[in-house]
Amino acid sequence: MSRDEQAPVRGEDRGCPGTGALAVAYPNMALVKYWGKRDEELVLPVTGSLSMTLDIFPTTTRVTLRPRAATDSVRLNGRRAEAGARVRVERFLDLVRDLAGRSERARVITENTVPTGAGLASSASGFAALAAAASAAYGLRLDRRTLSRLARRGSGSACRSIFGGFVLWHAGTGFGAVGDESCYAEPLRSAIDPAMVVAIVDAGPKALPSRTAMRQTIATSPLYRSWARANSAALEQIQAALCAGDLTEIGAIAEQNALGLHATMLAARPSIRYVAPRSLSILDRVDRIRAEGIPAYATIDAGPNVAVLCSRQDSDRVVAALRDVDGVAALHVAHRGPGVTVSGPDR
Ligand code: 2P0
Repeated sequence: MSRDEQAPVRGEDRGCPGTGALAVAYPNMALVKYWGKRDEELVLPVTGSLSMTLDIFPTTTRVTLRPRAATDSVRLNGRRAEAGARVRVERFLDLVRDLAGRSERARVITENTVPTGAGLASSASGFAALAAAASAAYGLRLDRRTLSRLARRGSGSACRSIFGGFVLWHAGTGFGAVGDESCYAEPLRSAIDPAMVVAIVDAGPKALPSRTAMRQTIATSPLYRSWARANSAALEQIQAALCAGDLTEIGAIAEQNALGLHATMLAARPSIRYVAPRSLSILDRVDRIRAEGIPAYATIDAGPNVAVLCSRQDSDRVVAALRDVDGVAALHVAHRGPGVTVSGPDR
């Protein structure tokens, strides 16, 4: 276990005033994607994945115990959470209570800074922050590897947001306790410090939830097995490229992995089409940026937005080039962001 994995998580109180434990976590963008579970309950993925934690759009979550209350209370961005989100948070708190051997209910207050309508998922930063704040509030002192396994239970990609910079999520092996123990995230050393330009495409109709889409892909896409096999090779290759500091190779692997995933989803029945015509226009522009001599590579998650990996020096030129693409609603430039931090109680 590295020193970073063992380090206690500490943080500053930057919002959600009150008592209890407060955590801040950032979203991550996968360069080699996670898509599909071998165990839904434990959130054990079919393949490993690798991501970069970003330094934009943090989630801040405060968890305070309510010893006299009969229910949990969950507030998201100043409002009572709707039923779906509330149940997901309550189930996650049940896991934490089981681990801590305690039964008090809790108040959860979460602020997401992702701009409304940005179409960026917040479950990774959301469950990373909730795992850190809830475990601290219930008196659990988890090392970061264990915290990543806990966050994974809320949302798979959340395990990667426990750490900053480049992060590898090990798929692990087997099922049950063996699968759970072996399935965790860890930070990777790399001298690479790139930019990620996130192009927000006008969102349009609500996308199919990724959980449902993953099931549908595994069950019906004839391309899924070969994509999953290729993921293992891509994971090896991208780690070598990270060690070598080869941004061009990292970008090429990431772009092939993402487009391969979207091809796999397009082949599902019914077809899962997260990419929109505007996403394709951005991909065309990224090709032209490369033809103009700038190494820039695209990746796409479960939605129409496109993130473009490039060097810090080239990010202004990439932003300028993407600004002209029809249908780009906003552009955000991200860099490597930090892992989760937590403060209080008694931290
Ligand atoms: C990823 N995505 O690796 C992939 C690529 C989206 C596309 O992880 O079911 O919210 O909660 O474990 O983590 C989005 O799915 O799914 C995701 P669950 P999650 O980032």
